[in-house]
Amino acid sequence: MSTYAIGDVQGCFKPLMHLLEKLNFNPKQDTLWFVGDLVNRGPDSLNTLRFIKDLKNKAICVLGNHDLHLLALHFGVSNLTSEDTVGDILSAPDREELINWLQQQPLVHYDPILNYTMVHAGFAPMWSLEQALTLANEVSTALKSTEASEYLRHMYGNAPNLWNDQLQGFIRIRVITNYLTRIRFCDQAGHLDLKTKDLNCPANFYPWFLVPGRKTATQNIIFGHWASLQGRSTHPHAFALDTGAVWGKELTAMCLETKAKFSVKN
Ligand SMILES: [Mn+2]
Repeated sequence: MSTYAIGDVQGCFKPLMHLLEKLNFNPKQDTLWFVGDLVNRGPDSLNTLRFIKDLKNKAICVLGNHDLHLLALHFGVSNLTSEDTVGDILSAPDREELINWLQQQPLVHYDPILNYTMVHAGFAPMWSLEQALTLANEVSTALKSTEASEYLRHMYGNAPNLWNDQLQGFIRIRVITNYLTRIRFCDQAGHLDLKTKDLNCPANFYPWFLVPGRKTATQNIIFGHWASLQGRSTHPHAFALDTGAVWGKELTAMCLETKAKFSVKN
């Protein structure tokens, strides 16, 4: 009976199978957590999504920016770019079922018994865990509603770059989504820098998990999204699991009960 959290798969189906072999994963006993970005950029998004969906309650997922992009493509409110590799899903006979399943997945998962929280990218420093769960739920509610396509149409964009309780409508949902699924660097007031992807921290900014005074600092947080961290967060309660499988590096799992890490090369 083990729980393994797995980093960004991004359609790297074969490495995922190798990793599960290495873990001796038994779906009758073990549970998998996925940090999101199940699909896109890698070679086999369709089989990855089908496999994880078919695990039913043995897989717990949170949505990443690439998963949301797939939903936007499905609803016709964004366009496939030359880098997107989710065309196989959009032309699959089970497209509707796969998309419907994806729409039901949360943006934050909290397990009070295991004492871990999972999110794709991270949290705003001024959010408590309770507030983050409430705000993530606002996005999920929009995503499951008849307004899903309107939300996804308004999802893109980096502004405004600061959370404010007074924000309303689709802008509010966009800002919440940007923190949860895209944050890397953030300043102490909570301003997002959504441009820097490497480790060159802009002046007066911090990796989100090191922002002084962050309200979730004592929580155990599992996250992905930031491949250039190479699985190292330098914070004792923040566990970075994106080790760049889709960039030819490694796919990583962490056993939540023991904190042991397992990786396979792609
Ligand atoms: Mn991501």
